[in-house]
Amino acid sequence: MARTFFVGGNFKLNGNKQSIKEIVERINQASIPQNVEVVLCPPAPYLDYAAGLVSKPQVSVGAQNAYYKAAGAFTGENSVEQIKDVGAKWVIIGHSERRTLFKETDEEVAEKTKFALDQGLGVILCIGETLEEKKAGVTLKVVETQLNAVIAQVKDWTNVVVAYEPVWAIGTGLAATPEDAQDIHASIRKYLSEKLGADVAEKTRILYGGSANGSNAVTFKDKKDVDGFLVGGASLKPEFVDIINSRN
Ligand code: G2H
Repeated sequence: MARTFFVGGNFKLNGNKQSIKEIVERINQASIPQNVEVVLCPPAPYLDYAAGLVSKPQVSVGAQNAYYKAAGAFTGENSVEQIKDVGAKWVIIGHSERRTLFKETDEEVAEKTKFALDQGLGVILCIGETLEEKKAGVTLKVVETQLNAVIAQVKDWTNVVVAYEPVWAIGTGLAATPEDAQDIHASIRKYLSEKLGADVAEKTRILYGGSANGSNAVTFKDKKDVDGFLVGGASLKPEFVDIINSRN
């Protein structure tokens, strides 16, 4: 079974009503292949607005973070119910900026993933190694540890998309080579197969993230374990459409 190509746009802490309207309208007007799923992840204050602007069936909106409690005295957090209430279908969990800047642990990432899935959101689960870890040759150990925390809590991976994002490639302009990404994606799939079964591994989409752009996306085209991209900086620009169309 072919996995549907998936392209996420992680706007991070960027944009305003005007720029987000321009981005969504560009996607609305673009020709997007039927077999591609696109998820736009604006900052939380614009989720409702962006969801209201989207007009293509294969395009939806996602949050960049969500808490593992339904409601209550958790000032500043994003609630899964509220994210769903404004029309978002997905949430990014465990992005390296959350892990590093906001000190999210593997266990918190797993708890957030489980909670979001249980409440009906799709989860884009980010994993990836730092430059030091890559140099030390422990990339697989790192991503397996990150995955393990989630595997311990989540048994149904139907609505999980894994984003492999090497931290050294994020926002640096220094993307992994398609060959390196393919190798690591294949190892991640093998690991998922060992832990969750061949069927789950075969169905789970594994995205590449880290300086993906309109020029390099096409170079991943023949990499069979690269099922799409999670895009930061380039998702704010017209070249995002080229990334969406890079597989066709
Ligand atoms: C990695 C990616 C999006 P960028 O963080 O998640 O960002 O494409 O800017 O490296």
